Amino acid sequence: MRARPGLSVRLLFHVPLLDTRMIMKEIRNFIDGAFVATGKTFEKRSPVDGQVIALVHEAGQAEVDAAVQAARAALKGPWGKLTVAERAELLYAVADGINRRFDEFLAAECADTGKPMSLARHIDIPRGAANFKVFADVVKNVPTEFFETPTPDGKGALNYAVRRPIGVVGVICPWNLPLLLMTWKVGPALACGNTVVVKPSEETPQTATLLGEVMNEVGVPKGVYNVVHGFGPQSAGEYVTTHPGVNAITFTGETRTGEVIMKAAAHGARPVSLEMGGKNPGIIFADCDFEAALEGTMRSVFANCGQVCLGTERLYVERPIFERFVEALKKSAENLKLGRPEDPETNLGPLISHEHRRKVLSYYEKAKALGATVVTGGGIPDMPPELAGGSWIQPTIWTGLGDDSPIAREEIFGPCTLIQPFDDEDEVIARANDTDYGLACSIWTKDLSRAHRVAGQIEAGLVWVNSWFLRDLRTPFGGMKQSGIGREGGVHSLEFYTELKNICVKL
Ligand code: NAD
Ligand code: 6OD
Repeated sequence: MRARPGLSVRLLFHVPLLDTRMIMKEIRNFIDGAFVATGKTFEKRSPVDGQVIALVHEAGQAEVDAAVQAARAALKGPWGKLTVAERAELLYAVADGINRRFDEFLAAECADTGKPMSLARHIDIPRGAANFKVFADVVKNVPTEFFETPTPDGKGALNYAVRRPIGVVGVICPWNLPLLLMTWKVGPALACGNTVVVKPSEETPQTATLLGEVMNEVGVPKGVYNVVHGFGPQSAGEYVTTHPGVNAITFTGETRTGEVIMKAAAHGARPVSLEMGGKNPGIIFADCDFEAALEGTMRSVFANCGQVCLGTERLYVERPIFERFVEALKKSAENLKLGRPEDPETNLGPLISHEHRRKVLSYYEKAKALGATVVTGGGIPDMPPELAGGSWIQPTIWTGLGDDSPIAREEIFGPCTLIQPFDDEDEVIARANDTDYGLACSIWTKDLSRAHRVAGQIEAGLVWVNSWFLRDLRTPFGGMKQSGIGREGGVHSLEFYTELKNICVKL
């Protein structure tokens, strides 16, 4: 897409207004510490009203080459010479820099995604800063292996392991939690001494670019953090993942895209970390704290308009409380307030784009065609005229479909869930595990033994008991089956972002 002639474009990156109705911006690539324009731009539209809010400079092969070259040079330059403690100090400064410009990050993130500011203020932006602080602490405290090895001459040898950065890391990001998920990779990558070339989603170019300003402000050496904008195939995404100067690739996004990236990484036998799709079950036992289960389930189904990989799209409710739970969830869903991000009353934003809404609506249609009972929602809401161009959708609950239906098996990534009754523990474990995915699960029960028993048998990388999206960044995070490869978080991130080297010293 090209810029439409006659549109007024504000050349400054940011506008200090706590409002998503901003003057259109021009978003450039961030390469070797400079903001780089290209001859080709694409439009970024607001999910809230469909208006063009930014023109984004698409990186071609030449810009990706330049970004990778800058990142390689920085590895050998001042960045590579810093001590762990010095690097950690800089990452603390990055976190502080995000916090100093909190309102700008908030406005940019909400403009790109349409998500409620109340959500981004408490989750997306604080986590963006925390991702730098936590991994700065992790690298400062990493233990090392050390062995005294006997030798035939009796003098022995000392064996120890040192961690070295893996090099230039390609970071391919999705649009649902843009700053949070990008910094979740960039934080540990930089903490470990690597440099990065980030490819944000084409839907959410702003906060990654704004972070470039912060990097410059706090004195991160040029070339350490680079951002290239564009799409996937035959665009910046493909150019980054196929670039021979990229040593490792970390990806968050759809499983099908992850498969393509894994193939690209095979060339040169480069390591990948893949955080991919999910079809996460929620299991609600009759003995649960009903109100807590209801509140947690509301968040897990509808937060971020259902666009959270950890969200609950399949709910299993024990039969004695099935009708009551469905009714209560329906009532709460119908109380959600759709609206502009800056409205403090808003708790449901639009989907990211019309393209994504078409996908989600195709499942809404499929559910009806398959004979689902539409408990609530099922279509496009009536919105005031000024929001009619946005990608709004109704929060939706279905019952009456089985485990074999596409509604129970395929990731929809919208504000919707299928609720089914169950009768006993073994049955629900088997049904929860009957999926190609294995990212997360929430279990709601007051029976502690049962909680442990069921959690242990669920095939998912992360199981919450009586909670949802309660995160401690020191824990391993990742998916089983088609939800992912590898674990990141705490010391597990070090496994991916560093290489261990054994040094053996004969005494
Ligand atoms: P996506 O796979 O469409 O895109 C992700 C990124 O990959 C984008 O930057 C895109 O431009 C890029 N890309 C696409 N094709 C590419 C290619 N051939 N080569 C290189 N790059 C390419 O995903 P999305 O729609 O942005 O995000 C939603 C998906 O992400 C959902 O499936 C969701 O479950 C998943 N997700 C998973 C996690 C997790 O932690 N497991 C977290 C967030 C989102
Ligand atoms: O909290 C995290 O670290 C994380 N990776 C969350 C992923 C959310 C998916 O949408």
